[in-house]
Amino acid sequence: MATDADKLNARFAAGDAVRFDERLGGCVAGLRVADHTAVVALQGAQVLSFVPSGLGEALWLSPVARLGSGKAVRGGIPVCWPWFGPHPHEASKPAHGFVRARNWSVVEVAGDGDEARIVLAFEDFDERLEALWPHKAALQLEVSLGETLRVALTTRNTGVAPFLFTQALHTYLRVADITDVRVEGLEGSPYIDQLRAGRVCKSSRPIVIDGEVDRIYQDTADRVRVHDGEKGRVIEIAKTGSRSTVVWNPWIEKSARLGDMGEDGYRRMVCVETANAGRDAVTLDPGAYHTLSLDIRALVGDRG
Ligand code: TA6
Repeated sequence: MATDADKLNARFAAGDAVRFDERLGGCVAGLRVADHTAVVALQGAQVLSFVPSGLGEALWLSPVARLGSGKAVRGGIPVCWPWFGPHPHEASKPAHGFVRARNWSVVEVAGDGDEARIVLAFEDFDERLEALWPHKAALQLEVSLGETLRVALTTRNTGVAPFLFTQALHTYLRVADITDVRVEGLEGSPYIDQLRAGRVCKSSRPIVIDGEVDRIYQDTADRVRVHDGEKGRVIEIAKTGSRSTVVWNPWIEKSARLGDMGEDGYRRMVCVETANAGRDAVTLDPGAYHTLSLDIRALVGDRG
C-alpha cells in the first residue's frame, strides 16, 4: 500500500532536491543541495536536521524523538504559535501553542543546483480549534536549504477582527559541550529572567552557561553567534521580523524532569530562539501578514 511519502513523491517531484520518506514514525521531507542536507517533518512543519556540508549536524534532537504521538518532538526547530511559553491566561492550554503537534500540508517544493525549498501550510482553524484560539488565520512555513538554512513563518489574518499573537522558531542548536560555549550578540540587551520571577536584567558580557538559563531578550533584532569551542565551530543565527531572542538550557534537574533529553542531553544543546514574546507580541489586522524568519549558517571558527 502506498505510504504518504510515496503519494507526496508522486505529486511533488523535485528530483533529489526534495524527497519524502517515513522516518521516526512519520512523514518527512529530505532536502539536499550539493552536500548540504536538511530534514523537515510534516508534523509541526518542524525542521529536525540541518547538516551544512563538512560541518556536522547543526541541530540537536531528542534521542527519543518520535512523530505521530500527538506530542511535539523535542529538538530541531519547533514552531511555537500563536503563543510562546505557557498560555497567558489558561494553564490548561498546551505550552507554546498548538501548531507544533499538528500535521501541516505540503504546498510547494522546488529544487535546483543552488537551493532546495519546501513550503508547508496550516489552515485547519475549524470549530475544534475555536476553544483553543477563537480567530481565523493561515500559516505558511517555508524552508530553504543552501549553505544557509532559512526558515520563514508567515501568519495571515483571514478573520474579520485584529488578533494579537506571540511566536517562536524554537531552535535547538547542537554543541559539543555546553560548558565550552559562548553566545555573542545579546550583550547590553535587556532580558526577562524566567528563573528570577521575570525580573528584567542586562549583561555587558557574552553568555556562558554553567547552570539552567531561561532568558527572553527583548527589543533585539541582532544576529547571534554561538561559539562551540570543542567543535571549533561558530553557528550564526540572523533573523527578520523578530524583536525577541530566547536563550535556554534546562541543565541537570530540569532535564531530568523533562524526561526526553537523554542521558546528558543538556550538555549537547543550547536553544537560541527567534521570537516575538512578551511585550514584543504582534497585532495583525484582518487581511494583514507577518513573517518571522531565521537564517542559520555554520562557520569554521576560532577555537578561542
Ligand atoms: O524557550 C524556553 C522555554 O519556554 C522553557 O521555559 C522550556 O519550557 C522550553 O521552552 C521547552 O518547552 P517545551 O514545552 O518544549 O518543553
